[in-house]
Amino acid sequence: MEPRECYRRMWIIRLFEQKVDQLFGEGELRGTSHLCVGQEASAVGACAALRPDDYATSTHRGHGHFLAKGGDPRRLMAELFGKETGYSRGRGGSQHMACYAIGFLGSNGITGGGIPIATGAALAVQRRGGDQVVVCFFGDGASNQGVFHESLNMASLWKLPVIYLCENNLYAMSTPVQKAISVPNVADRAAAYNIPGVVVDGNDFFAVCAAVDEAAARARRGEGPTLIECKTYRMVGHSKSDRRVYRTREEEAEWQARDPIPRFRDALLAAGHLTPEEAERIPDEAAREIEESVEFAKRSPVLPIEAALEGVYA
Ligand SMILES: Cc1ncc(C[n+]2csc(CCOP(=O)(O)OP(=O)(O)O)c2C)c(N)n1
Ligand SMILES: [Mg+2]
Repeated sequence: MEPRECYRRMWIIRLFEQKVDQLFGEGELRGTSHLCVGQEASAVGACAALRPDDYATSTHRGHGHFLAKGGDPRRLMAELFGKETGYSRGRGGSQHMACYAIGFLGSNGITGGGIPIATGAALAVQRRGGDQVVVCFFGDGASNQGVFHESLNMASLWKLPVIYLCENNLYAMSTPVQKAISVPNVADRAAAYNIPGVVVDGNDFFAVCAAVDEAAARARRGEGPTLIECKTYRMVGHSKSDRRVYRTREEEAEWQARDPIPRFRDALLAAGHLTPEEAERIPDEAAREIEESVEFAKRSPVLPIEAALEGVYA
């Protein structure tokens, strides 16, 4: 993906999430949502290293992964509004949306739920003789689920083309990683499955992209999975109701200074991939696109009540 487009997608994600937060505050959206503000570099950095026909699985914090993979913010917003024009026809909402046309195999409300799905998708690719890869996004908390360990074992044995990408944002809800994980790095767990384990600065677009690029090449060569750990931080609460009493404002300020978007912008400016004018214009255009997505969602017809169970299988 071209650097300017990556910068644009990072802004689309940031502004989408901030708009969702505002809409909840105004009572326009109901339920809950998990925002990925601060984690844009891992989503876009990973997808930038993929081909359009590669796959991704996601989590409860999935808007960024979806938009990074090429999802349309208008149809994502419509999904959150419960409209038929949404990606899951308004029935799935934030945590149950998928779009096979862009290789997005679903956000997932079950912690770790995407991990066996990604592993199965990689098995399907292998059985079909294809050369796509599957990127599996999950959190540090999810790496404590049994299915994580079962999946890595199987993927290693069968050399499946899957990239396990852990977004370690230091907390699983209010639980800090050092109270929940027995090794210093999630990536250290790769050793138990005889696969490469790589730690990268998850707020550095280039570091993430390079690691995924290498893992994808390895997977396409038939050499199997890689576990990549992106050290990052969610700059906002876990979900709507979180008052963030388990962490300090000082810690938040430290991570604010490592905000992935200005870092990426400065690197692009320094390398001449972006002009100062573009650096300003792109976020303005992204903000307009997000406003349009809200208008699109609001304007889309409300589902008739008789249709509410159509396409719902559980
Ligand atoms: C099987 C299961 N157990 C518990 C929950 C409740 N829950 C929702 S998010 C979450 C924490 C997930 O932490 P992590 O994997 O680090 O992702 P993050 O929220 O930090 O992005 C938990 C425990 C759940 N959704 N599913
Ligand atoms: Mg976490």
